Amino acid sequence: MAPEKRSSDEAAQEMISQMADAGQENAWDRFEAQLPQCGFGKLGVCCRICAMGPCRISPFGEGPKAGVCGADAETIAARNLVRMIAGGAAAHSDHGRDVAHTFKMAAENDTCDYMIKDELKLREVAARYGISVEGRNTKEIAADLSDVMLSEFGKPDGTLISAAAYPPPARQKVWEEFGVTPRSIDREIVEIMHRTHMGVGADYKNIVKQGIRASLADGWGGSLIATEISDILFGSPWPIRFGVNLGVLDAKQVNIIVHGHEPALSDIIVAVSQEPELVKMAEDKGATGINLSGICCTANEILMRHGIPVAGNFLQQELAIMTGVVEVMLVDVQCIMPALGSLSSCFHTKVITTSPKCKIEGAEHIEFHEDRAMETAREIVTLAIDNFANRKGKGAIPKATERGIAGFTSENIFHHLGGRFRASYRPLNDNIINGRIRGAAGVVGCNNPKQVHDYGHLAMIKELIKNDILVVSTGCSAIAAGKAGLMRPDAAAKYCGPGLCEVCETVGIPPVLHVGSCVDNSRILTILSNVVAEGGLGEDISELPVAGAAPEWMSEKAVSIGMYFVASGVFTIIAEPLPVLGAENLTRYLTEGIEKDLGGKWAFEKDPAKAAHMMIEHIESKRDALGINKAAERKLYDMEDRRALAVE
Ligand code: SF4
Ligand code: MSK
Repeated sequence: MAPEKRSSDEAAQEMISQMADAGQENAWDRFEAQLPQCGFGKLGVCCRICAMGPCRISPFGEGPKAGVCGADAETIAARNLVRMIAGGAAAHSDHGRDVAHTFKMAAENDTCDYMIKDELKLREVAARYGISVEGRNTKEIAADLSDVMLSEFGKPDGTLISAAAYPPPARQKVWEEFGVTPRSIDREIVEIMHRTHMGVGADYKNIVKQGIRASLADGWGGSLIATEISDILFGSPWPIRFGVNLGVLDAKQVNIIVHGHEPALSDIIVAVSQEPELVKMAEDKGATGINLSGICCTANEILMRHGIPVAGNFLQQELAIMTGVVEVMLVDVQCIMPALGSLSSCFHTKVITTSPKCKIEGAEHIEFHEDRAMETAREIVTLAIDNFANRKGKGAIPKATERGIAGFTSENIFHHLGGRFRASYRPLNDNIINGRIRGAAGVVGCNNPKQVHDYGHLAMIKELIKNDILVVSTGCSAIAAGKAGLMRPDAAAKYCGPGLCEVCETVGIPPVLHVGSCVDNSRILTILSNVVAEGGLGEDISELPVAGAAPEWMSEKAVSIGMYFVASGVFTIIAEPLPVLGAENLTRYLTEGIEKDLGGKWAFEKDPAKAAHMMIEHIESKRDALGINKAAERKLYDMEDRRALAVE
C-alpha cells in the first residue's frame, strides 16, 4: 500500500518507504497480514472465559444464540467490554501507584534522587485530600499525602476521597443515585474480574455498571493521582516551546529516545544527559552532544516539564529505529510494540526495558529502581554513548520537524486567558457565554493502522477549530496536532473561526492546547469541574457545551478514558466502534440509554469531519439548553438615552 494511504505525516511516509525498500516489516504490514480480522471478535460476541468454550454467537440469525453456559450475546459483549476497562484502568492506576511510591520515598528520605518540586501544589492537593497543611513543613505534608493516596488503591471501606473533592456536587449526586461512586481503585478492577467470571453476572446493564465505576476510579482516582503527584514531584508544567517529529533526531549526536508512560526514570535521564562529564564522554567518541527525545506519553511527560523534543507518536516507534541513528530506545511500560525487539536486531540500536513488568524478547533489561535512579540513568546514558561508535552508515533522518507550545494545565491555562492579574476561569466562561468560543472539545488517544496515521486527529481538530471550538489534547493525538503545526500560536489565524481566533490572538495561545499524557486526561476532568465552579454554565459537567473524541484509538486505556468521560456527563465519539455491535441492546444502551443515567453517551463515527460535526451539533444543543445561544440585542444609544444615563 502506498505510504500516503498509511500515514498523512510526510516524515512517516518517508520512513515507511524506506522500510519497504529494506524489506523491513512494520505495524501496517502486520495489520494487512491479519486481514480479514475475526468478525466475532470485532462484534464482541466471542467468549473464551471458561474451558467449556470458546463460544461464539452468530449475530446474523443462524447459528447458536448462546454459549455452552447459556450466556447470550449481550452478556458476552458486556463482559468483554468491561474487561477492557479493567485492563485500561489497571494500567493507568498502576502507573499512579508507582509514582505514589516514588513520592513517598522522596517524602521520607533525605538522600533520595527525587525531591518535591512544586510545594504550592503539594499544599493545594493535600488540603483537597483532607490533610492539615497549616504550620507544617513540606516533608510532613508529603509523607501524609503519600500515605493517604496509596491507601486509596486498596482501602476496605468508603469511597475515593478525590471523587468527593474534585467533581461538581451535582455530578457526585448523579453517581450516588446511580450507585457508581468509586470505592477503592483496585477493588473496582478486581470486582470487574469477579463479576465477569464464568457463572456470575448475566445482566448486561449491571455488568456495564461495574465497568463505569471502575472507569471513574481510573479517571478521578488512579490517573488523577498520577497527574497530581507528577506535578508535585517533577514540577508542574508551564507553557514551553518544543520541536516535534522524526527530524528532531540528530545524526551528529548520541540519540536516546525514551518511550512508554512513566516519568520517574525519564525525568532523571533529562538531568543526567546534560551532565558535563557525560557530554564530554560523548564528544570524545566523536559526537557533538547527547540528544534526548521521546515517543508516546513518556515523551509528553518530559516535554510538558522540560521542553524535550518529541520524535513521534505511537505508529512512529518502529520508524524511529529505522532511521539508524538511535543509539538507545529506553522503554518503561505501555504502548511498546513487541516488534521493537526483533527490529532493533537489524540495527545498532539497543532497546532497553527498565520495568520488571515489561520485558521484551530481543531487548536488553536494565532494571530501574527509584532508590538508585541517578546511577541507573548514568549507566544507560553511558551505554548509549558507547553504542555511538557502532552506528552503521549515516542513517536516514527525515527533515520534517515542526514547533509548537505545550505545557498547559488546569491551573495555568486560564492564567493565560485571564492575563497575569485576572487569573481565573471567568474569561473562558465569558467567552463561551458570549459565543466567541462556542465550546470545547477534548481530542485524545492513540494511532491505529485501521485509520490513516494522524489523519483522523487532524481532520477532526481542524473542523472543530474552524467552527470556534477550543481543543484540548493529550497523548498521541496531541503529538499529531503538534506535528501539523496546530500548537503554534499563529495556527489561530490560519485555521480558526473568527471568534476563537480573536481569543487566541488576544491571549497568545494556540487553538489546540497540549495538556499532557494519557493519565493527564484527568486534567481535562479538572478543567471541566473548574468551568462549572466558575459559574454561568450550569451546575454539572453534563450541562457544558463540550464533547470528547478519540479518532484513532486502539488501547484498552482509551476504553476506560472514554467511559469515564461518558460517566462524567460528556458526549464521547470514537472512530473504531467499541467491540459491542453484535449485542444490539448493549449497543443501544451505550449510545442512547446511558445518557438518561449519567448525562453522557458514546457515538461511533469513522469519518473525522462528520464526527466533528456531531460534536458541534451536541455543543450547540447544550448552548441552547443553557439559553446562551440567544443573540444578545445590541442597544444603540441616542443622545436622549445618554442623558438619562448621566450621573446627576
Ligand atoms: Fe462459553 Fe459460557 Fe464459558 Fe463463555 S463462560 S466460554 S459463553 S461456556
Ligand atoms: S501513548 S495509549 S498510543 S495515546 Fe499514551 Fe499514545 Fe494511546 Fe499509548
